[in-house]
Amino acid sequence: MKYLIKLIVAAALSFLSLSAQAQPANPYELPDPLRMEDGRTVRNKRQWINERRPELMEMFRSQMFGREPGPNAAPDMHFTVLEESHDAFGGLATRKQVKISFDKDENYYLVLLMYIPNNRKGPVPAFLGANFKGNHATTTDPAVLLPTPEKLATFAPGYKMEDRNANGHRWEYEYILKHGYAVATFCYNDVDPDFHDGFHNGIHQLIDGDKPRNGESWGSISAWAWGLSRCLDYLETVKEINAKKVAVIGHSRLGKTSLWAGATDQRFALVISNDSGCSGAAIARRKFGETVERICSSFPHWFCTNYTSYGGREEKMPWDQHELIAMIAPRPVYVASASEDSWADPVGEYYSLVGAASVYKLFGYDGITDREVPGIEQPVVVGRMGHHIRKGEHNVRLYDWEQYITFSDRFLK
Ligand code: GTR
Repeated sequence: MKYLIKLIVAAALSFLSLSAQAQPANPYELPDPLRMEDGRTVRNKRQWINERRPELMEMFRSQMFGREPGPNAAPDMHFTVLEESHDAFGGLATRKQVKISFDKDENYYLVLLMYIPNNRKGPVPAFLGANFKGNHATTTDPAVLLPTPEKLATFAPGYKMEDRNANGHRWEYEYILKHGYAVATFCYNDVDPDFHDGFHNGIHQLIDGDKPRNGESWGSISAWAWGLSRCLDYLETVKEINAKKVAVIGHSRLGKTSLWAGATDQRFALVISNDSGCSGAAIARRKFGETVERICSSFPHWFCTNYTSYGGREEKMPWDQHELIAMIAPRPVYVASASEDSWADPVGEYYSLVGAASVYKLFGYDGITDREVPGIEQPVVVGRMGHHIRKGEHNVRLYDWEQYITFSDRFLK
């Protein structure tokens, strides 16, 4: 009986994976990441680093995410430890809650929640990622501070004080800590509230004031990525953490953000995109699931306004999303999908790894090159690339963390 059930499950899984592969997508030809705009071929890593990568970064900045300000755009940034305790999760970890203020008067700030394993010999590697609903929503830990009412009032509608642990399943803190990693998170709304108010709130206001915006002005994803980098600035000051071994991670819109953070800030040692979909890891030219047109009309504030012009004409984009992955090279990159998440186009997410492999090769590292999309829950790690399709919905689950830890152990331990 057990065997029969196993067989049925296996057949159902392979059917799902086959139907994922057979889904009709727009026929397309990807731009070659190793071909310069002037037609020359990139032949070595020096040429990639000095010429092609900057050319691509310029495209992504001017046409998609907008131009982020530099790392010193908030010169009055300072850090205040709000709370610290050595007995989080029954003594498993040290918890620190730190206010990262971007201006002298502390009108603009985020609160970073951090857990560091107590069982450690020397500085530990860490995962850093933004969260959706507030730090208190990532855990049952009652000591995690609630957002202040003033802060909550600036968040996108729908955030509640009672949301404690609402997204706890996405943050497997105890599992992560037991595997020897620290973990740090902040609510993305702290940096830029996730609704379109013409950039009058959040970090854009502090840094740009009333400066007129243009087609290349930075959007919210760029702001969230900038916030991740400022958290890394802080982690560099924490002696218990090895800031050279920080993996940046994000889910969905925050997966798009972790990819862009990995591209813009090469201090991130490893990059993880969980279900990042359209404008993240998914190939835009496939036009499968969410499209450029759709995302720009639903979430115009995420991007620079130039991006809108590619809606419905993805084949005219001088880049595609595999080149976002390529800009992470030669650092390890992991792209994960979920079997029921067709809106994010799991197949297109996989193909962006395949499309970036030639750039990893330039650095002497293998990557994923098999055009056959792996089956559900058959993780693949080749060289410095990792991938899996979890069975189930658009989300982050323990299964995802298990793969991320196994992959990170190869590079960060
Ligand atoms: C959806 C959006 C996706 C994805 C997701 C999320 O509504 O269409 O691009 O980012 O939100 O962030 O949960």
